[in-house]
Amino acid sequence: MTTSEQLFEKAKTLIPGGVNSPVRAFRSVGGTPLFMKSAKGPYLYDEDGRQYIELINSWGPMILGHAFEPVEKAVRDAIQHSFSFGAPTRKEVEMAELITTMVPSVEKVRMVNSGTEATMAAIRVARGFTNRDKIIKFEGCYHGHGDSFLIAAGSGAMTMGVPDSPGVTKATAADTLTAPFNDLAAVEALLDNNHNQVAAVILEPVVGNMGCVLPEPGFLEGIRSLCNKHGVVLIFDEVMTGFRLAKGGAQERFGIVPDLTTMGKIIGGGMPVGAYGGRADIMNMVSPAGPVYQAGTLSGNPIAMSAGLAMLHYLNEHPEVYTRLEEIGEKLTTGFRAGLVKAGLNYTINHIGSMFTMFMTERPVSNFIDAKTCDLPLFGRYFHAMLKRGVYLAPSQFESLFMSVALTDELVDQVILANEESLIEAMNKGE
Ligand code: KE4
Repeated sequence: MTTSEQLFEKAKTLIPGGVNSPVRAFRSVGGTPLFMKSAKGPYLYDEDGRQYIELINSWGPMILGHAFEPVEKAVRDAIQHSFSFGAPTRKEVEMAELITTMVPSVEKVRMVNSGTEATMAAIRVARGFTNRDKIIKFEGCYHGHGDSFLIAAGSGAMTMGVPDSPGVTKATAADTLTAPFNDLAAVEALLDNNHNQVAAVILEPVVGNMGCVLPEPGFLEGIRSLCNKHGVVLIFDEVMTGFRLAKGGAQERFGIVPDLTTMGKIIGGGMPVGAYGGRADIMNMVSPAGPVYQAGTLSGNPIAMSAGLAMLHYLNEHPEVYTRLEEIGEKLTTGFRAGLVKAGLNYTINHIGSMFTMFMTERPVSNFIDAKTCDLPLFGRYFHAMLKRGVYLAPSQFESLFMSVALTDELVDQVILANEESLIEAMNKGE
């Protein structure tokens, strides 16, 4: 048995499914999850000493590569002064100033400890601000594990949500309406059928969580104007896209101004950090400035702030990072498209900046129904063929890949070659 296999057997006796977050368990691709021991730059190293080229980067945060020295140094310097005070600190003011500078729609911001906390708080504030109960989300978009988001698309004209997980009450689900991504008419119908009842529309402006799915031309603009028309708070969940698709996130790239933005991942530099913020008139509803309660023992703690500040300062001061990320994304997806041609496949690749997904379907993918036409057994064989060639992908078809600037041109070429070989191997094994 490999060390990962041994650790996984023991982990399963102690931790539900042997992991602390479900996607890590390799359930959708099969096999034993790799237990990672260390990482540096573009590489991960597992407990058996094997090296992998990273295309997940902790699901987004490690945009500068693993163990990036300025971030590491900031944490080393910070830990000498204790880890947490539970009192306000200078670094939280610096972080708030930096975020509001980099993302101008964010006039005020509250730090929390995860993306889930950020989205849960954002819809609570929107409900408090509008005095309305319902929210609209999109099928295939993931906003963390808060009850209001674990909702499948219900049936019927109202498209009432139904719980997607035991433990989520029907009452909670009834306040979540769902629509297909990229379907403006469906959103308009929901707003008309629930007049003055919808507090917020929340979406990933570029979806990562059904695989990478881009907004069709006019979709984001349409959502913005519908929210204006109906007095609905528009929440951009930029936990993935924030500070990745541009310094100011997807909202900068697409030129759309949301009312609230949720953030995470990159703003913690790999430490547990989330944040939500936006219009001051809405954020002033948040306790203790206003009546909407939200709190957190370790929110804004000095170690996480040190890591996040070092990463955000670097991104803010080095625009060449974004130029390089665009280059890497372009090179990789061009190579992957060539690989599909060589394998005689006409599968769909959705790509923007340093995010992309190769969907094992010939259908264009612009919503969750399209994404679900993928050949999942084929993806599983492909995933393991890539792993065998030392390339670590997201262990699910329904996830975006994330590049870091640590990926050199030589490594890009290596990944492209691995992709060509893995596609052919996966196809042959399926015959
Ligand atoms: P966390 O609570 O996991 O920090 O953030 C939740 C969240 C919110 N919004 C978006 C757009 C997200 O992508 C996420 C978390 N992303 C997943 C990746 N699909 C994290 C990986 C995991 O669940 O282990």
